Amino acid sequence: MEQTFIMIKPDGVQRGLVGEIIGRFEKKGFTLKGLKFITVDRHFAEQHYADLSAKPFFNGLVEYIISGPVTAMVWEGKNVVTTGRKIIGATNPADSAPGTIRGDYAIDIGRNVIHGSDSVESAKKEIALWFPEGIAEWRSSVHQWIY
Ligand code: RTP
Repeated sequence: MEQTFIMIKPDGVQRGLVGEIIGRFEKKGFTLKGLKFITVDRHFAEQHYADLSAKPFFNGLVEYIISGPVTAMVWEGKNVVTTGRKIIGATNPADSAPGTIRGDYAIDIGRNVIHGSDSVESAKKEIALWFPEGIAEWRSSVHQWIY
């Protein structure tokens, strides 16, 4: 079954959106397979965003991610990468539809509350980076009512 890496960024944590965001993924029918509340250091944040290192906003982005604890998660389910990105909304909250997380809870691209893997391949890389110890082996008992 497909998995994705979802991170509630420091602004989402500080603003008390953790429960709301987890609830949206749970209510959709996805399964929470990994959950960790941590503050990462600069080197780690740079590794996570390595693909964006040439961007002018890279340093600001790294400062933002290391500014407080984040909630790192692995979610599992059919098409969870693509559907997860739809639940999250467009990168720039100005373009995110109402009903999406960013559309409902964010205004500025530099404080857009949440990250979600953009492909199955990046999800695999990000899960390996954030959960090197592995994740829980369990299958939700509601599966038969969702699929
Ligand atoms: P994410 O990785 O956080 O899910 O975001 P994304 O795929 O939707 O967007 P991406 O282009 O990968 O950018 C990663 C994060 O960088 C910040 N950003 N700032 N100031 C700017 O113009 C700008 N552009 C991007 C955002 O926090 C974005 O989520």
